[in-house]
Amino acid sequence: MPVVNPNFSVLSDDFAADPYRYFAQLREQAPVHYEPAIDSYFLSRYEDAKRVLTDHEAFTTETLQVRAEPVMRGPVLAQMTGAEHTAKRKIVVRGFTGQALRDQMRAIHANAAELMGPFLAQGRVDLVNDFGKPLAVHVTLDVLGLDRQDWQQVAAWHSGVAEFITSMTLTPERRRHCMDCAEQLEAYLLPVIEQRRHQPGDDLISKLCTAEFDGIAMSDRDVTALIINVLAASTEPADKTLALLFKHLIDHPEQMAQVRRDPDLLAAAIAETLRYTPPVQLIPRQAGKNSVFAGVTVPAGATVFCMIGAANRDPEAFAAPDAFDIHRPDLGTARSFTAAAQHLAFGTGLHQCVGAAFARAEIETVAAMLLPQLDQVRYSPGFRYRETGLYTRGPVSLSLDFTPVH
Ligand code: 2IO
Repeated sequence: MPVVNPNFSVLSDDFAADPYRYFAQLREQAPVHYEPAIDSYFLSRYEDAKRVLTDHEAFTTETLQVRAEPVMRGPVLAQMTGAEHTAKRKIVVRGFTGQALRDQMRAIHANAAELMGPFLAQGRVDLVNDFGKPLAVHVTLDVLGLDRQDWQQVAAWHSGVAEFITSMTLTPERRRHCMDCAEQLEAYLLPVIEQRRHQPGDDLISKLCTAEFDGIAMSDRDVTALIINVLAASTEPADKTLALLFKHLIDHPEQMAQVRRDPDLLAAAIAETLRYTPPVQLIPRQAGKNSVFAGVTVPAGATVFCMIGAANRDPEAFAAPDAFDIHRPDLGTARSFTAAAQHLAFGTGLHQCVGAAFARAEIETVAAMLLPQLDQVRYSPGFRYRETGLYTRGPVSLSLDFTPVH
């Protein structure tokens, strides 16, 4: 019994190989799991995770000062509070809705078609490495108004930034590498910011450069941090969500057939993918005061991780939680990409993901394009499925065979 074992650790190789097999035991026997090596508490029950994310008085986002700010080169949205948070959040939301969103969807479709093109005649594609990862970066660059030619460079910098945010432990060497990536990314962005201040376009960077907060424009530092914030948040989970959606549909052929017949079911399939296997598995907070969960006191000042994967499979919140079912009545599909979402894949509360509607539109657009192209889609012979990541988690690769298109 791994969890009863006092040596159980969420930092162990066993847990990393398949965290899902530990979630029930954690929720039942160690709902407040303390990890001494990183002096942090891990909450696995839905009710507790929801409480932490919605009780903004008792739990702050201050921990992002050490986890994100160094590589973001300034404060991210989730760190902000009060009027500043409301105003800056609104600026970012505006960059992702209405006409901006409609333009982005056209660009997403074009990017996806271009990237998949070469693979159609071959009848084989690695949906993560050949398609999803480059697509996620291309799309983000389009949204920001950055040059698509630079995508490999930006992808490499992004990896360093993401590694910093999502690592539980970093060696001094890795830390240096991540900081180098962040500093180079910042140096790449500064002249762009300068240019957009003088000649703004329709892109998100221009909107950040020209928007005013309290009658004054944001500083270069504030704009840089919001750009890197959007870059990380729109890139890191995208390829994972797309690959997980296809994996679950391949593993459930009857649901795949239903989605193929009725693409309106895609929204439910995406929402259920996010509940079943959230690409962001952990959301950190800092306790502002002593708080009791399931009889255990989490002391003021402590770092708390909400375990989103475990919470989304809590039988107290979802019936038959370990079943992938796009028709589940407790999913609330229509609300799944809004503040009223049942699942916690986008977090919840004041800091709930600003990009949720964008994420849905992106994955839906791409999946609706791919499903008819990938006829008879199945795992390639000999393919071995493997996931990686503790903080963000997704397939290492997803090699698929399908009927070649000539
Ligand atoms: C960027 C894990 C990439 C966010 C983060 C420091 C803040 C925030 C998230 C997501 C995805 C990241 N946290 N997006 O979990 O902006």
